Amino acid sequence: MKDPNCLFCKIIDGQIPSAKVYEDGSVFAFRDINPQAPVHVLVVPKEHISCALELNGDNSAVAAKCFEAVAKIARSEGLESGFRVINNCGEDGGQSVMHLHFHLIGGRKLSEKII
Ligand code: DGP
Repeated sequence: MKDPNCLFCKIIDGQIPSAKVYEDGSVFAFRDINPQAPVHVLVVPKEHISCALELNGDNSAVAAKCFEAVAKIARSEGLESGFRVINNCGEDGGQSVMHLHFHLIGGRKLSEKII
């Protein structure tokens, strides 16, 4: 299900261009417009789920699909030595785009600190 007002739904639909790195039936992944590391990919379910708070037993399979995609993309981007996956949820979590997404970050030695 798409939200016509959602930026990431528009990217998935191709209405807004992006640097796509992966796509399957459930997942779309593209390079972050403001990368924080040499590799910074946003892994997004095609279904519009606003944030991690909205995951439940009816829709959580898409989260598993996202993590299957993370593993594929990490290998294709040469991140076998390690990477970080981040999900920001809600205002206090720093989420700016209200469509569930996972930041796949790597390509350099990351700080041990998360925040
Ligand atoms: P978050 O703050 O967790 O909601 O992350 C949203 C990310 O989306 C942020 O790192 C920047 C990225 N972003 C925002 N607008 C666009 C866009 O139009 N294209 C791309 N590729 N990334 C975007």
